[in-house]
Amino acid sequence: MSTRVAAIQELLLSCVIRGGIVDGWDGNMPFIVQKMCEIHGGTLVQIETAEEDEFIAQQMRIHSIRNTWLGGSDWAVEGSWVWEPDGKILQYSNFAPGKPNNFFGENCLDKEQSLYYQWNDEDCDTDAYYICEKQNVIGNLIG
Ligand SMILES: [Ca+2]
Ligand SMILES: [Ca+2]
Repeated sequence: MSTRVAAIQELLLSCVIRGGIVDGWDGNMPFIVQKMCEIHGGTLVQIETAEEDEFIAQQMRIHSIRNTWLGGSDWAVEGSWVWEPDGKILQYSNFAPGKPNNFFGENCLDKEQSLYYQWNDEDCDTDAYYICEKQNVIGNLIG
């Protein structure tokens, strides 16, 4: 396990936060949860390696999370996926077969149990769990 994944693991022990978001946030769920992550001093999780991806899948299994928001979106340019809020282009991705499909204009990114923990572009007002990571701590470890 890489240092980065170990760091995320440590952080996630306190940072796996369950959704259950109330009605009224329609249209911008990941931005609301992004705000929640900020309050906890982090961002929605950004997955940059297969190892991290598997780690998040593991966390989802452990915590019985069916679907979780990831910090990606293609809001700005359709089909061009970036990690929010920094706007970094995705170097690694793990979309399920046939995804992303922009079905009725999906611009947010999630990871789903029903897709064998692969990724889907999802309607941004869908209820989902979310996982935060703390950039500053992880950033220090990357060196
Ligand atoms: Ca889209
Ligand atoms: Ca989709």
